[in-house]
Amino acid sequence: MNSETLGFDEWFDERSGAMLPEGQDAARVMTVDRGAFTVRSERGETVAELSGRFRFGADSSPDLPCVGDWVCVEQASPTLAIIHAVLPRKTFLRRKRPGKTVAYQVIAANVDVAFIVQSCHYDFNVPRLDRYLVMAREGHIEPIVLLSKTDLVSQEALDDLVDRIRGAGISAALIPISNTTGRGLDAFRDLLVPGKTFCLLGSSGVGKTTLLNRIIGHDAFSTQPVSATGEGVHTTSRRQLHLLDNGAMLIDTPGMRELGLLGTSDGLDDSFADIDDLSRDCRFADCTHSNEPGCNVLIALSDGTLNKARYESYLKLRKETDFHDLSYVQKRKKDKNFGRFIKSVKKQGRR
Ligand SMILES: Nc1nc2c(ncn2[C@@H]2O[C@H](COP(=O)(O)OP(=O)(O)OP(=O)(O)O)[C@@H](O)[C@H]2O)c(=O)[nH]1
Ligand SMILES: [Mg+2]
Ligand SMILES: [Zn+2]
Repeated sequence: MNSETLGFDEWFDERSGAMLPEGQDAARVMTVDRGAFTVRSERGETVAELSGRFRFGADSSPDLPCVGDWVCVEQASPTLAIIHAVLPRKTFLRRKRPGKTVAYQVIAANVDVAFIVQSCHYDFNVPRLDRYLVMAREGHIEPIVLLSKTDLVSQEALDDLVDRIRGAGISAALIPISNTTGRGLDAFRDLLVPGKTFCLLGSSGVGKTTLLNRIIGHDAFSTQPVSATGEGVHTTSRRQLHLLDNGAMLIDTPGMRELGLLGTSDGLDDSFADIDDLSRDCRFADCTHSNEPGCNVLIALSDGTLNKARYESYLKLRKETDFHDLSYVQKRKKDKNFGRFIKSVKKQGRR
């Protein structure tokens, strides 16, 4: 297994040269389990740990290796590698950590395609689907929607769900699947090409791990029945990159209950109508009200019309919502081809 087949392409090659001293190799992080790592390189797979310097130098969790990362390792013994640094991430999936401060948790790195799994049954929720799509887009990852558990709904109900997704302007590829009947699994499998990294993302209980087991061909990983309310039970906790027989790589993730604050800039404007009003007189249309000349918000701040604490909470909230900036959605709404597109998709959904 050479590193190229693990996804180490020119992009990483160009960026790793200066970062890899004599005696270190690039290796891919295969599993992360509460601070314990395994990495894989041309030499094979070994347990790995962070160098002391790295551990103390990293001041926040996004700096630490996550599954899918390429890291610089030194082989301390045949069974132990020491991780000295993380190579730049080509793509990433991250979410805001629950809490007041803006901190991110990186869920997986260097993923080419994220399969966003949503169940036809209890879990179906278009705004949530949109949040996952934004998350993928933020991390430069191509999203594909898997509408799971189609065995639990009628064909008409499924058509209706597809219409609702398309009606919301979501244009990502979509595959209806069922682990139970096997529907869509061939189409899914066809997408898993060698050398690329894929990720399963979605609420707890939608069938991600079951799907992985179906693809691997046996029950390698445990799943759990959903509770009577239809709420999934968290089963998958450790993060692992699975190297499939054909050379494709697939990451299963635990369901994420909280995707972080969903802040549309519209909502922000609503709660800060006063600042919104002031900003109409800023010199620049795209004024960020932080340091621009002719900023009417800053003028109001300096002459006391605008309260400093209020201004600060505005900045703070804006910083949090920037991550979930919905320009993707907004752009789609403006898309001229949108109407035509919906029509063609509705036709497809009925087929
Ligand atoms: N009816 C039906 N049930 C399914 C299907 N796929 C999975 N399930 C069931 O749904 C439950 C949850 O499946 P999991 O694969 O553990 O779900 P998960 O998305 O991995 O959940 P987390 O690991 O908690 O994020 C299990 O009881 C599965 O047997 C399906 O296609 N149809
Ligand atoms: Mg799971
Ligand atoms: Zn301004």
